[in-house]
Amino acid sequence: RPIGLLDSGVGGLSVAKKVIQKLPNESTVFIGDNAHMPYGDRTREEVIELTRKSVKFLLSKNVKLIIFACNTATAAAMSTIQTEVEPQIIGVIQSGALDAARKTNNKKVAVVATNVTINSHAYAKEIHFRDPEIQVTELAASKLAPLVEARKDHATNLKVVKESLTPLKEKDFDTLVLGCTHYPLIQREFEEAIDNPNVTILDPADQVAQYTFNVMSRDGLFSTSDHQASHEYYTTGNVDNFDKLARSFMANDTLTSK
Ligand code: DGN
Repeated sequence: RPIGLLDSGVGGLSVAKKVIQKLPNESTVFIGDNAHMPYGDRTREEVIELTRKSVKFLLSKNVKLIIFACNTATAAAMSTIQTEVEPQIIGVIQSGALDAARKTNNKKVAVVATNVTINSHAYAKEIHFRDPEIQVTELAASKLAPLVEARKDHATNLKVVKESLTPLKEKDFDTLVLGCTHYPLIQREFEEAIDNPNVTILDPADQVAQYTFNVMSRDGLFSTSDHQASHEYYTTGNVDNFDKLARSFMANDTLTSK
């Protein structure tokens, strides 16, 4: 049985990539809800309803575990939907927060994410759960996920990232959490915009992959060693568009978008 992953669009591929690297023997099914992207400016109820549909689709693929490869869905819908389905759901925020709390030396963390994620304060809560003394600066950036989906050139991406991060200019954080799974796909632009070797730019996906490994080990969910791993990608939106984006991000010849 495969691992299921969902996102509002292509962003979750940044998580899929690291999960596949960590668990090369496992098959995956990915669903991007591009027809309803972006989730970041929707109401909580809308995000729950849309996420529920993607979960239903993944269940029809007989997945053994579901990863919400979307911070917005994790913040708005994970606790509700986990009570409705049997497979365990793994979100991205708990892992990102844990990693940030471990990595910061000056106990100052900045989080950039969508409106829904920032307004839920899920990162601040999870980081304070690990260490109440950490100062968390939260910044909503609604332009950045659609920017990734629009596949612009480097100069345009850099300009928009710089503008979006302006409110962080005078803050002295040493760890910046990429709190939307679209952002690691333009991590280079984040690095250039921050332009500070003392700041760690943190992609929660590394810790998500590790946590997924741990859960599967605990619950005996690994596939047998003779299993041939395969990876399927689905979108509710335009297949050609998704395919182009996915191919450039995954650099994976075995990709089949449906
Ligand atoms: N990739 C999603 C996230 O991590 O929050 C949401 C992007 C969006 O729909 N705006």
